[in-house]
Amino acid sequence: MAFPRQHVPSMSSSQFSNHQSGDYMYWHMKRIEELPKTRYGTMTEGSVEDNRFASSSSLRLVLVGKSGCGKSATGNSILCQPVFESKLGAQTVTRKCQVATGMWNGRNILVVDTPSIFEAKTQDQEMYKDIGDCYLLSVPGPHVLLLVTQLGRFTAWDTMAVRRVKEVFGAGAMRHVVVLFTHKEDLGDGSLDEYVVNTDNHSLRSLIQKCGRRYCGFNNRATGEEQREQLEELMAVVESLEREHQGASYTNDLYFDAQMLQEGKGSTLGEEHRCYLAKVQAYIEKQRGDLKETRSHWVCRVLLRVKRWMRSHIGLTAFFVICILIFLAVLINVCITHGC
Ligand SMILES: Nc1nc2c(ncn2[C@@H]2O[C@H](COP(=O)(O)OP(=O)(O)O)[C@@H](O)[C@H]2O)c(=O)[nH]1
Ligand SMILES: [Mg+2]
Repeated sequence: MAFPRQHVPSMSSSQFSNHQSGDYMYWHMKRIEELPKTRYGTMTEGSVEDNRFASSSSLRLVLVGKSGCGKSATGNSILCQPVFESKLGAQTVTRKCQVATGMWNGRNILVVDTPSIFEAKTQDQEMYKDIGDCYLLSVPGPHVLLLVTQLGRFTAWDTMAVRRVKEVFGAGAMRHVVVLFTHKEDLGDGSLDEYVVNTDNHSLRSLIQKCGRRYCGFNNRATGEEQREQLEELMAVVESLEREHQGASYTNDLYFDAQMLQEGKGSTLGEEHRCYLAKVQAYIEKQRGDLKETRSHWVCRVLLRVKRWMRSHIGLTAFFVICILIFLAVLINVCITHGC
C-alpha cells in the first residue's frame, strides 16, 4: 500500500527539541495547511436545522483504541486515501501521532491517528510526549473521539483502552465518544444493531450505554459505494452528536495549555515544551487518581445498595443468612469427617 509519508506530519522528538516552539508550530500548522484535501462524499440537501452545525467549522476527529483494532485503516476510510500506514503486525506500525485532512460535504475534516497510548504499558516520558503531541494536533479539542474496536473482539484490552481514554482526556470526554466497529463485513447478512442489542459481552453493552448508544461499523476493505455509505452513516452519528453539544468540541485544561504552547513565541522551545510535558504528566496523574476515587465510590455505592436492600427485605435476608450458616456448618462437618 502506497503511503505518502511527506503528506502526513508526524511529530518526532527532534522537531520539538531542536526548534523554537513558535517556529515548530508555524511549521506544523503550515504542513497541515499544505496537506492535500481529499474531496469525497455527496452533496446532500438538508434543512437549515440539519446543517446548522455541520458548516460551522472544521470537524476534528481523534482515533483512539487498542493497537491493531484498525485505527489507521479507519482514518484512511474516513479520508478515502491511504494516508496512514495500516498493517497487521505483532506490534503497531503507527509510531507517532499523525494528522491528515480531507473534505466531507464541503466541510474540512481533520483526523488524528494515534500510536499505542491507550495500553496498559509503563507510562514513560515517550508516552507523555505522544499524548502531548495528540493534544497539539487536535487543538482546540476534538469534536469526536472515535473509539475503534474490532467487531466480535471486545476484550479486557479494549476495556483498558476505554479507561486510558478517560485518563488521557478526562472522564468528561466520554460524552464525545463514538464507538466504531471495524471488520463490519464479518456480520455477513446480520445487522450491527442486532449484534449490539444481543451481545452477551457485558463490558461492551455497558460501554455502548455510556456512550449514549453512539456507534457504527466500518469495513475498512470496502471501496466505492459501500465506502461512501458507511461514511455517511458515521457522519450522521457525528452530526447528531454535534447537535447534542450545540457544535462545541471537547476541551479541557490541557487543551488550553496546548493552545498556549502553540501560540507561545519568544522563549526557547526546550523550556516551554518541558513545562508543557510536565503539565501533561500532572494532568494524567490527576485523572488517574480521580478515576480510582470514583471507582472506590462506586464500590461504596454498591455496598450501600446491598445494605438498603437487606433493611427493606429483612425476611429474605434472614433466610439467606440461615442458608449460608447451614452451608458453612455442612462444609465444616464434611471437612472434619474427611480429616481435611
Ligand atoms: N478485513 C478487515 N481488516 C481490517 C479492517 N480494519 C482494519 N483491518 C486490518 O487490521 C490490521 C490492523 O489495522 P491498523 O489500522 O494498522 O490498526 P491500528 O494499530 O489500530 O492502527 C491491518 O491489517 C488492517 O488492514 C476491516 O474493517 N476489515
Ligand atoms: Mg495504526
